[in-house]
Amino acid sequence: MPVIEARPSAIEFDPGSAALLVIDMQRDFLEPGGFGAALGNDVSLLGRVVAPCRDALRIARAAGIAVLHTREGHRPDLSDAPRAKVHRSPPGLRIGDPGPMGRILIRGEPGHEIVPELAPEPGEPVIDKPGKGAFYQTDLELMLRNRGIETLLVAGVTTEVCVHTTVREANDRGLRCIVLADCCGSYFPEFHEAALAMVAAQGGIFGWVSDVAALRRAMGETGRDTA
Ligand code: TIU
Repeated sequence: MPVIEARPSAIEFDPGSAALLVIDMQRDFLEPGGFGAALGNDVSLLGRVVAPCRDALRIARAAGIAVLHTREGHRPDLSDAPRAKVHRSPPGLRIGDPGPMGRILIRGEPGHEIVPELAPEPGEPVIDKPGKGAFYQTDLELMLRNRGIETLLVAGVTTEVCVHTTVREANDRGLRCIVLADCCGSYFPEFHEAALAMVAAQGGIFGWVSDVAALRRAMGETGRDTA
């Protein structure tokens, strides 16, 4: 079985019972005028994550590792959007308000789509979630159990918000989480680092931290990706 170098220790995993979970790589978080920007963030910080995520997707697909994607967003009538969440942005920049990529964080709008470089391939499930955690009010757990998934390779944004919440949820459900550090990003570099440190601390209290180069080596590939 492949072994991937990671913190706090290398870990063995079976590609047949592993899945790459790509979290919320949506235009709403990565491009100007979306939800991330509406919250006051510098969205340009997240662009560097796209190329490593593309590498991870290519490696996983080639290795037969299942791939799943998530998107954070709400129904057009906002019936699944907590008022407390909607009211946290200033009027005019709230969930459901019109923006350059359509209504902010609303399913079906251009801003809600995954960035084209990381577009899901046919057969790869896309889980629409109303919250930060990918297990909350979704059928992700059922899908993973039906596929016999035991290990999650985790990528996406943002490290300390949706990635961390999802890793915590997954860890409590008995899944082994390997967070790919360079495939995750934050509007706050210091939070990114702290969030990764929290995962691997205490002997791996929430999981393991690795990167896309280690994944490539674990899958027996050599050389560098050019994506
Ligand atoms: N604001 C922020 O850092 N993140 C989110 O609102 N959602 C995700 O992390 N996907």
